[in-house]
Amino acid sequence: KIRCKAAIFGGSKRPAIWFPRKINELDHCCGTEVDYEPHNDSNHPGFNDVIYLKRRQEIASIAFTYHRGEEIPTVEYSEDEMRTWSTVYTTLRGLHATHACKIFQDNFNVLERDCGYSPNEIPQLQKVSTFLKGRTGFQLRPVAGLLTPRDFLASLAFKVFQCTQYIRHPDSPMHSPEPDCCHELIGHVPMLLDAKFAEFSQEIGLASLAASDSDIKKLATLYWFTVEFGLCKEGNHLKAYGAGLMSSYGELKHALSNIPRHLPLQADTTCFQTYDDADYQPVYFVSDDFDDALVQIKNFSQRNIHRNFKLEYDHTSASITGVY
Ligand code: HBI
Ligand code: FE
Repeated sequence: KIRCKAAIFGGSKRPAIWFPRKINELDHCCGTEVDYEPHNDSNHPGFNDVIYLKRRQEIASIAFTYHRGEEIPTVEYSEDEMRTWSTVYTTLRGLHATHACKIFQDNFNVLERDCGYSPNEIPQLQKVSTFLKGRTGFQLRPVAGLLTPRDFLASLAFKVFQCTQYIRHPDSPMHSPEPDCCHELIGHVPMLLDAKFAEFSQEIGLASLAASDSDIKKLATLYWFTVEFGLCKEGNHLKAYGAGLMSSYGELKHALSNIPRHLPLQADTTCFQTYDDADYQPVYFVSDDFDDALVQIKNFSQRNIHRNFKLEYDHTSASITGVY
């Protein structure tokens, strides 16, 4: 695994934890270490489908040679891949109308109006990235699959969202055991167009830099129950905003039904909640709004993440200017 030797921090007593200090150093956090491989999971719908696995790998490997700042290569999707996209898009879009929060729906409409989102074509990452950057400063970069929480969260600190480009298996359009372009583009991108939510995402990322393994686990849990599976209140109604819900028809229905428990988001306790990433969640956490969620993550970070230097982020240069 490539690691930049120039950027090692840490006290003399504790082992140094490497973290990216500049946005370009994210090239060391992308694609070299993935946490999941479909050929190792017999529950993956493409587990035995050699042609699917080969195609998935062909697209995923773009991430291995990509460097920050380059144009993200265009993928020529096949007719079959487009058909999968179309099925997922149309089915989920129908359910979003009743289950998704207003911010999500408004931003999805914006993507359809101004960024070419439609059931007929899989949007190219470069186009979406440029659009997103102009709105909230977030950018996309290609990634080969599910990354380790540390690498994934580090990129959020620099407002970079790591996106898979391959698409789920056609036999299972309503669910994917790993992130795919439907999950990223339909689930994540609409919320990243919201300034408060973008700031919230970046804040989790900043908290993760140089954090201990046990703190990374807590932050990954908070990420899981907010960005992936979060619910919010709209008047008297519960609505969803988490990307894992927006890209899974079955779980979106389940989440808002009376089967699971709904608890208020409390960073200090939510961070200890266990979860199973291969099943529907038995519990979901509800935020009043993103102002509250942002305050919570900031307080959590201040109280829980201890570093032997003061971490600061400079927006202009997209770099960490720690005092240490
Ligand atoms: N990797 N590519 C990718 N996409 C994600 O959404 C993602 C990830 N790695 C970890 C992760 N999400 C989270 O569930 C937390 O562990 C941070
Ligand atoms: Fe995700």
